[in-house]
Amino acid sequence: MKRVEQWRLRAAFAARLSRMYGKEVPAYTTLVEVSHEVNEDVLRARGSAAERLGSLSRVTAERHGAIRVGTPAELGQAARVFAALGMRPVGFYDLREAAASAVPVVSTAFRPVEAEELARNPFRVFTSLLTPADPRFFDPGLRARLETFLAGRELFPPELLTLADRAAAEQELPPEQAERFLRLAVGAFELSREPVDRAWYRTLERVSAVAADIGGVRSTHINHLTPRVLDIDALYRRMAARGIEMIDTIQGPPAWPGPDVLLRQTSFRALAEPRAMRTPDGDVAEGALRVRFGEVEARGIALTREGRARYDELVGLVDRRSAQAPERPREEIAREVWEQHLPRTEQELAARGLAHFTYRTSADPPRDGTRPPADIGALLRRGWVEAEPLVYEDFLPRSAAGIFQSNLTSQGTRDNSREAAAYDAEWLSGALQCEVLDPYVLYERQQNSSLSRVAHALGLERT
Ligand code: OOG
Ligand code: NI
Repeated sequence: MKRVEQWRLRAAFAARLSRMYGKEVPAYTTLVEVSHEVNEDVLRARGSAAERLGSLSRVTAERHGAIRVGTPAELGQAARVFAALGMRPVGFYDLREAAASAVPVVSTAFRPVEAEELARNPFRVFTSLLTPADPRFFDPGLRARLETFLAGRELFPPELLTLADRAAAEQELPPEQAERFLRLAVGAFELSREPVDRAWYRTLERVSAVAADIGGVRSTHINHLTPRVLDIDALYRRMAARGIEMIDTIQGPPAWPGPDVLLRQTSFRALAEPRAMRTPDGDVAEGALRVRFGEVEARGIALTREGRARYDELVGLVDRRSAQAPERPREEIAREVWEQHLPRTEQELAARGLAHFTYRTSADPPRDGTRPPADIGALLRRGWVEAEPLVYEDFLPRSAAGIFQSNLTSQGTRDNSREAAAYDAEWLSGALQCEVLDPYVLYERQQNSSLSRVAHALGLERT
């Protein structure tokens, strides 16, 4: 029988995880159904333009998951499982600073990085690591208890890790081992039935509900699984019409007449799920925890560093104007600000270097005897080249923090009089023993290689 290639393992893993999560959280299935309806409608209404940022088959299968782990060693093991699926750590997100509530984690996202791999299946997992060494959240006594608890648990069975290493090294697995790997991998992210130590869970919850979800139990679990939708405003309305309580807002850029950029996300509120609880006298009682939710997202064009700086400035501007006019909906203010400060067309975004594209020579170049200009804006305007947008494959820290926060039942505590512990991308690379990749470098690489091909074909020296 044929060996199973890495991308097929990734696609199968995403599909099985989706089946498992649908059983655990039935509202997720509704979300997926409504996403499919919306995508079909958008395709019908907009035709092939609907597929400008990914084919319908890619978008329909597309998911991101989120998991949370407690120690660098656990993170390293998660990285091995994802490496088996052709997914590498990309980007560093510090959520400790991004939220008003206490979210003591730093994060990265595991995802495929090559264009062909993304087109085959773009499955990604937003992965957060608890920060017990940050004294703003944990005092030395609690930190020590937490670290001892975490050191005593096993999230990933050794057999899974051995199979994962083999899949990563050989970039495929024989069919029986592929089956075993998938079964163990999905199992590692199921919600455990093991009773939760109630007193310990509550102790951590006083610091942060996220800390309790990570360090209060002896396993990890998929926290949400997010389908991609082509019109998130339509999806939001339809979910609400079905009686599912959504969070108040869509995070990220506003709805506006220009091109979709970066990432817009929204979610339904975390649901109470029955969980067995061990009480201090050793009894097991029925309890409930509210940690898992359903999220949905719409993806737009990746911005360049410059474009992102502009985006961040606009977010700041929207914040200030909203503070001055609290009676006006934030969305409305945001749309106004965007219309004033961002170009309305893909071509202008490209010409001003604000967003990433791949370029190719036009099938119908000018035939008036002129030489192609050297400048990308002029090449586009005069019809020498065409631009294909690069879809944003990553996350936004403020939206991530917003999603975390809107699903927390308590604020938790953060003692800002203490100095933050230093966790950064370099520290995370060290913990993972592999480089956390810079998303901008990945987009730039794709864009630049297409530009070199164009320059060569048109006989231009690139400067
Ligand atoms: C992760 C929240 C962030 C996103 O899409 O921004 C996230 C979590 O809840 O663990 O998934
Ligand atoms: Ni998410």
